[in-house]
Amino acid sequence: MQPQPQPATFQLPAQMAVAAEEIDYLYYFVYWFSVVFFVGIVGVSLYFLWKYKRRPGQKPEHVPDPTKLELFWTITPVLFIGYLFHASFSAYIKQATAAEGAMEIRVRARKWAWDFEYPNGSREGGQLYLPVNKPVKLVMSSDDVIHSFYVPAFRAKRDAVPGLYSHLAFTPNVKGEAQVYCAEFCGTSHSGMLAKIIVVDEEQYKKHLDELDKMPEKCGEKPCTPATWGEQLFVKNGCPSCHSRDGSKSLGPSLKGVFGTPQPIAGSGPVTADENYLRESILRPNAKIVEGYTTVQMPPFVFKDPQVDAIIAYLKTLK
Ligand code: HEC
Ligand SMILES: [Cu+2]
Repeated sequence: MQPQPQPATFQLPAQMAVAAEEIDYLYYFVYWFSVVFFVGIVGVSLYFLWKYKRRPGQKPEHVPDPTKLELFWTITPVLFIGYLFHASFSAYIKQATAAEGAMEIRVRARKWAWDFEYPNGSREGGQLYLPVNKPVKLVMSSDDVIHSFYVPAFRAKRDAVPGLYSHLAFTPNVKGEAQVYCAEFCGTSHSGMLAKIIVVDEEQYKKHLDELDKMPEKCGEKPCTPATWGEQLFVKNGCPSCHSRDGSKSLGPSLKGVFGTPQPIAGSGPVTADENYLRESILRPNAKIVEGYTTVQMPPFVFKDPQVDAIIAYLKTLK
């Protein structure tokens, strides 16, 4: 019988992917190896300290080199280390190479959000749905600095590097939510660079993909309107990490009362923020740069039409 994935323990989070069992075994191996040798070596040292302390009338004697003993304590740790290298390296290789036919997910990292693209081209920010028991291969890149995609429940971590694709393979085997962190310090809102992986059965996964580009039925408790859906998209895509909604200055201009008001544009006269301006600001942010915000670049976002419309509807409500 397959061993069951373990729930969270005192030291480690719950296991939610196939590799977790092997990684945890290695972790506990190193842990107990260190505990036993630490206690053993320190214990013997303390005992000898007491046993061979200077006593009146006793002279130190010469002890010849105990060759056999020295060989023993050299070779034994080498065998352990050899075993540990072999076991960890094969576990590492498993995470670096994807299973045949693995589902490919494109991951884009940027300050300070994770963006996921499904095999059918749909994308979403901040959360990734995956079918349970299906091997997955992430193809990752970064739009700005080095980030690191870290999912403790999958025991998986790999850097996302600008100008380079990196890969990470795993097979989620428990349904539920797994937290994603950025594990490479990447600036002011590094600690908020979070996402969720939601592992569901095949049917729910397909249903989610079908609904992804459409407005959901419920936003919180109430039925969605374009504006409330727009607010969800705004939050999930990490816009608040650069834009306040209360008038306070952040890395980008506050979006409070932006709609319908003239915006100072660097290198030209003011432009009124109508629907066209907002749409362009979201999809091609560098077309017109708001004066005073030339040092931080807003990353370009990929949204489908109904999504852009919803975000614009939401921005209109920020009075
Ligand atoms: C990395 C920080 C960052 C993120 C994330 C970000 N923006 Fe921006 N945004 C900026 C900066 C900086 C500007 C001003 C420079 C410019 O116009 O490109 C800006 C400008 C804008 C403007 C024009 C504002 C004005 O006052 O005229 C809109 C609208 C906008 N962003 C919407 C969004 C939306 C919607 C999202 C999320 C989908 C988002 N931004 C995510 C940094 C960011
Ligand atoms: Cu990061």
